[in-house]
Amino acid sequence: MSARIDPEVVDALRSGTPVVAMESTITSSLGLPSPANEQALARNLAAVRAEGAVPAVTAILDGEVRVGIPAREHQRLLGDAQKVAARDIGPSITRGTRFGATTVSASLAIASSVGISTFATGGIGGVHLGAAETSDVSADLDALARYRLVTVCAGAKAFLDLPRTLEDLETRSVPVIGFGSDDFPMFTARSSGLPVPHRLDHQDEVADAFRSHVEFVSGGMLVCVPVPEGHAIAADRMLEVRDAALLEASEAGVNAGAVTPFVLAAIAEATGGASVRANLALAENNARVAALIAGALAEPRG
Ligand code: PSU
Ligand code: MN
Repeated sequence: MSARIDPEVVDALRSGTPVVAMESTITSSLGLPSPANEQALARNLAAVRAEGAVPAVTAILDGEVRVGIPAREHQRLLGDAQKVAARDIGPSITRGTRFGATTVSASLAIASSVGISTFATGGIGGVHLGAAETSDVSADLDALARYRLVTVCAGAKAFLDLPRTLEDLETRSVPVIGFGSDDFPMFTARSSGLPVPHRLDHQDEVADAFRSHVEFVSGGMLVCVPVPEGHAIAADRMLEVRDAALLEASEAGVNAGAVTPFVLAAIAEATGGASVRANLALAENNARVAALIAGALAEPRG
């Protein structure tokens, strides 16, 4: 059974109108707290449309893979969800999952299956701290290497092992681009202090580099955009808050899948909501940049 594509997205794909795929974890019960999740959905969709592109949120609804969710069903995207990574797509269809919120890996797999080339998210998953013992490496990295899309993000989740995440992307031959930046951003902080291998400053350059990448290598490309200036949290402050949250989580005996929501909530509290506002701003900005790149990819090669 193939994906059910919203008619607006079908038309856009047929006519060569730029399309931007988006994940559904960020707005679900697994992502931002209410009402920030609803605001994020509205702002991300509007940012894509403002640049003349069509948004295509991916999700599993009632066991059906969906690409592009019409407004009448938006409320469902804010509700209780099961996390669906790439490995979960097949079983979720079979089991008729009511709302499967797609992570980056599942969204890339689904978007690729319908021929979308550009994807926007907040932060990607990566190599977790302590991965040497736990082998906890996000399937997002595998999906980035496997599927032929440009992914636009503000770096990786705040509490990952960023040097090892970059090493892993290098091993998988995923180009990591700093968009107008020499540094790998750190989600709600503008820089992690780690350099990116390549900086590009314009969407036309990104489109050009991506075309060459797929011609000679294959797979996807990661474009990293620092959170907009006015919404950034200083990197040292971010690390301090993150470490306190991780300690709190381990002292409370929180583990596995519960760590992310616990830590994100603790960071939001410690920053007086600034981390949530930064999250909204970076997701919206990534959606905008992704729409610009999708537009550049829709133009004939110059
Ligand atoms: N960034 C965040 N919070 C999240 C995610 C990203 O700040 O919850 C989600 C994204 O959907 C990403 C997923 O694809 O987490 C990665 O999860 P894991 O590390 O289990 O692969
Ligand atoms: Mn994991």
